[in-house]
Amino acid sequence: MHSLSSIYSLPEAAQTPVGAEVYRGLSAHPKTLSPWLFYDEKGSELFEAITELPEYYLTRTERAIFTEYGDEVLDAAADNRTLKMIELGAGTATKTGLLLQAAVRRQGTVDYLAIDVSETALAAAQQRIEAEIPGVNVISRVGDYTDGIEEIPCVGQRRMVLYIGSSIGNFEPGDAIQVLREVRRRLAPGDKLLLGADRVKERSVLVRAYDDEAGVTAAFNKNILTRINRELGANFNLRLFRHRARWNHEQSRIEMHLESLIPQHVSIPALELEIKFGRGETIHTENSYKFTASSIASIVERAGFAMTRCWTDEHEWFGVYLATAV
Ligand code: AVJ
Repeated sequence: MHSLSSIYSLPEAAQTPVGAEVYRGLSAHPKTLSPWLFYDEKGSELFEAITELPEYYLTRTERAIFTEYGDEVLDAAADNRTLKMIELGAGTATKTGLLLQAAVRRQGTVDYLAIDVSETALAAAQQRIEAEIPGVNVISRVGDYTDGIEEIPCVGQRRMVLYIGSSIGNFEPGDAIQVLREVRRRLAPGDKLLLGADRVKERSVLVRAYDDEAGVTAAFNKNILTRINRELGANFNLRLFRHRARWNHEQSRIEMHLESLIPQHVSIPALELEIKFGRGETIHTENSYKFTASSIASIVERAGFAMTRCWTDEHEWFGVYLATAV
C-alpha cells in the first residue's frame, strides 16, 4: 500500500486537518491561520471566558435582545404555525434557551435540532436543555454547518434556522453569502433564518472587545501556537509573540494577529517546515466582520431570503435579524 504522503512526498501530518491548515497558512504570504484552530479544549474554555468579559459586549447584548424580544421573535417567525428550530454551531446553546422558552410558552412543545462540530458541547447542551426546559425535544447532530437541516420533516410546519453569536462574521462576505445560500437550499419558501450579527460601532469599543484588560483574548489568540507546539512538535516561544487586535475600517472588520517581536525561526518537525519571521511580521488569525443593518440585508437577500424584521439593543451595538426564505 502506498500512502498519499509517499506519492506526494508530504509528511503524513500535513494531511490531517490541523497539519494541512498550518502547512498552508504558515507557508503563505502574508501568513494566516484559520480561526477554527482556536477551538481545542483549552481554546473553547478561553472562548467561554471571553463571553463573560466586561469588554466583550457581544454575548451579553445578544442575550439581552433575546430576553426582551424572544416572544416577539417567535411570533414573527411562526406565521401562526408550529415552529421547529435548527441551530447551526449550537455550542453550549445557552442563549438559545431563551428562544426555546419562548417557543414553549407559545406552542407548548418544540422540536430543536442542534448541530455542532463538538460532540461534548452538544451532549452538555442537550442534557442542560432537557433538564431545564421541559417541552423541548432535543435532537443533536455532530457535523458541519448545514448537515441535517432536512432531517426535520416539516409537513405544514415552519422551520427556523438559528445562526447566532455573530459567527457569520468570521467569513469573508462572499463566503457568508455562500453559507446562507446553502442554508436556503435546504429550506422551503416561508421558512425562516434568525441571524445574530455584530454591528459597526465606535472603534475604541470594538478594539477593547478584542484586546481586553485581563488578557484573556491574548491568551485565546496565543493558544493557537500552544496547539501547534503540542500537535505538530513546533517550538513557538509564546513570549516572542504578542497579541494584536486592529480595526480595519475599509473592510469593516476587527483583525486579530500574532506579531513576532524579533526576527526568528520556528521549526515544525511534523511538517518538516522551518518558518522565518521578520520583526513585526504577523500571523493573521481571525477576521470578525461588523455589519450595518443594510450590509446584513444585502447579504441575506443575495442568499435568497427577504429581510423580515430586526431587533437591536439600546446602544444599537448588536443586531438580531429575521429573514424569510423566498
Ligand atoms: C465566535 C467568531 C463570534 O468574532 O467575536 C472572540 C470569536 N474572537 N474574541 C468573535 C472571538 C476573539 C467571536 N466569534
